[in-house]
Amino acid sequence: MTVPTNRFPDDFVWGCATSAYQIEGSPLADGAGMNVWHRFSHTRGRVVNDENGDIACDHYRRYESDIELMKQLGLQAYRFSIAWSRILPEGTGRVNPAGLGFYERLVDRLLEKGIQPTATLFHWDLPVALDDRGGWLNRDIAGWFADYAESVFRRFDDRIKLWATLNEPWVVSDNGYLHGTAAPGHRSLFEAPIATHNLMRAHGAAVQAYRATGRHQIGLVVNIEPKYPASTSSEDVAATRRAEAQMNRQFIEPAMLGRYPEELRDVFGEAWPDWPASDVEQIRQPIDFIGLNYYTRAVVRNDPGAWPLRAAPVRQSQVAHTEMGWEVFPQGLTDTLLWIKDRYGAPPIYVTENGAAFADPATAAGDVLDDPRRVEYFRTHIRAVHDAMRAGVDVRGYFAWSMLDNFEWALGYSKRFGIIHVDYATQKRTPKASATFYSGVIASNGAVL
Ligand code: NCW
Ligand code: CA
Repeated sequence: MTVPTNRFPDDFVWGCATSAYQIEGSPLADGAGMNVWHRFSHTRGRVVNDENGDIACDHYRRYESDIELMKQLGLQAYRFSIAWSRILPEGTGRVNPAGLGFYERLVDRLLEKGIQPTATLFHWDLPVALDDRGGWLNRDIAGWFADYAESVFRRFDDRIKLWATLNEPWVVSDNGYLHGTAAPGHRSLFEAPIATHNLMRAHGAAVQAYRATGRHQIGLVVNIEPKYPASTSSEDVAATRRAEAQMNRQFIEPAMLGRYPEELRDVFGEAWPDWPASDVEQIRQPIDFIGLNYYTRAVVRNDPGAWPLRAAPVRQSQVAHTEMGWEVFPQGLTDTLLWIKDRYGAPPIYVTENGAAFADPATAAGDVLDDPRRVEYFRTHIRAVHDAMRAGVDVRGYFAWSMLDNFEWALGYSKRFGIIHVDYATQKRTPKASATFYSGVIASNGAVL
């Protein structure tokens, strides 16, 4: 494949990404069951300002006008997630037709507008009925997830041609079960490895179900944050390896190579079990693509006090950071794409998320909000994708995170990732300059970068 010097291949796919709990609102509407982020955010002290997704962007009710906005931007694809608890209110068993109905209307409207729907089956909103049965700690969840996946595949595979099983399983295991900063809010060295393993078993089981019932493409979405040692000391280099194994290889490695990184034993100690070989075999199912979520890098030093990694990030001075405190480092995206190619057998890759939270100015110039730092972030990162493609990486598409400002999990509404501003008091949408910029990128296939 030759990639033109000044633009992207004609069949490259440009889109935006969102997730169900972060934008939909109406989490209990039309017979939906409760999900763990609803319960977590309604527990005092868990989310900044005790905010929650009860309304969010009200996309559940405004999806038609939101799709109209997507159309105006010229989006070719839209990556959303399906809320498990809308489809199966108890997590297993009874299917809720009204839940399927919402995604059916969404998908059909996208197709009518010429926008390719791509769906993620799990973006962190586990049904509470399943959490009450142990959630990701219960071995049975692999089968529960595969059954849920199968009912969705059967209904939508004729119209959805690109599927993802899990979004960022690292966040679920690490924030949800190790550190307790995400739902379900557990803090346990022993639980996190079990959650990891069952997430990956569920991924494998869903891919198997897809091969039996689906006819298109399915993959896994991972967040990768390349790790660079703060010094050449052996301590810093070893700490970097631990951090890199724990965040970047804990999930992709079993999926692609059928083994967990050895460093996880060093990170988790006796809490990291020897998993049955048959489990790991089941996790390694051939997949059609890797979805990469890339935001930043980390420079890492040894830190004996940092539990449990014994590694800590070193903040870089004199360089730009986003509102998340994340360093702006586009080279890391090129490096990561090349790393996936070299380490995991050159799979097709979609950049399933990339973007930046910045505080927007209070006033609008005209009817577009000026967000020059976000424009610059997209410009440099999309160039970084192009650089990797010129170096031979098979990147098939790029999804900006996010279409709309939305509920940023434990950080509530305080962080704005959207290329479209949302006024939460009125639900008014206002495009930012980054939306106009991204439209131009799409229309010119990258020639305006
Ligand atoms: S990892 C992460 N993000 C953002 C989120 O909006 C999206 O759903 C994810 O796929 C953007 O991309 C990913 N956010 C995690 C932030 C963790 C904040 C922890 C706060 C602790 C108090
Ligand atoms: Ca295209």
